[in-house]
Amino acid sequence: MNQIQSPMLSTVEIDLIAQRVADAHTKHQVMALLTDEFPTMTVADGYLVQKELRRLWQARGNRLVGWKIGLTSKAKMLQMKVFEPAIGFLTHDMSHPENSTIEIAQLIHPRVECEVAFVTNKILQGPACTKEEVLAATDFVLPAIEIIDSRFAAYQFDLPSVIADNSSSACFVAGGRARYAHDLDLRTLGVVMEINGEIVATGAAAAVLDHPAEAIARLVNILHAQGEQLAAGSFVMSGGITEAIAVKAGDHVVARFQELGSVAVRFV
Ligand code: OOG
Ligand code: MG
Repeated sequence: MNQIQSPMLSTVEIDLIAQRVADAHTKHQVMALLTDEFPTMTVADGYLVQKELRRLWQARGNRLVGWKIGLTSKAKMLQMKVFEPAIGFLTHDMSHPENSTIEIAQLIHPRVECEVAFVTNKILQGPACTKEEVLAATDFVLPAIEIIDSRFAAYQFDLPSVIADNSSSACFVAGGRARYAHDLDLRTLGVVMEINGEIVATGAAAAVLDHPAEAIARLVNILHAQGEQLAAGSFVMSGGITEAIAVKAGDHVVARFQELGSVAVRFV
């Protein structure tokens, strides 16, 4: 599996790519696919770049608040033509309050996703973390909208490139009604996504690797492959349930979740 491929790039190349990705983020500019210039780049290299990016951002004061896993539903995999999940880190500045406005000018070609988020209260560790362990370490779940924004032209990428780009992370909005996971059937939990009052996507959380807690377990196991664990008190997003929908200035997005209430955000 890709996850255990060895790194192929030198430290100098990893640092150079991390700087390039950081610049693309700051300037809201697209970059060429990394695997075009570095054809031997592997998934392991992608995660080394992501780790260096995290170090750069933490050094400038961005606090790590959690993680996300993406490409966990068939709808997302088919949309992006990438058939393996990827994880990314989340920092405090990516978090926006419910009903806030997000400036399109700060992004390149944003898309929105509806996700079930988990907040953990114990350390979780791979290599064989299970969904039962995730549920036992879950404080509560809550609904979230993730705003993703690939730094690659035409929103097209392969797995090593998207991982280096922190799995397209840009912003997230959590809210609605927090609930204990054991009070809900997280597989049959339905979601309706609306933009400007029109339904644009619908789904059930089982679309995410059969159970969103399974996606969190997968995230923990990918972290383990990078020599890391999931800290207690992490905010973790389990992946878009439906395909992601492009947004533009003026759009008002509402994600209505069964049992978890709704989350909304506006783009200007
Ligand atoms: C990669 C990130 C995918 C999800 O929830 O599936 C993701 C992308 O599609 O840009 O966050
Ligand atoms: Mg996502």
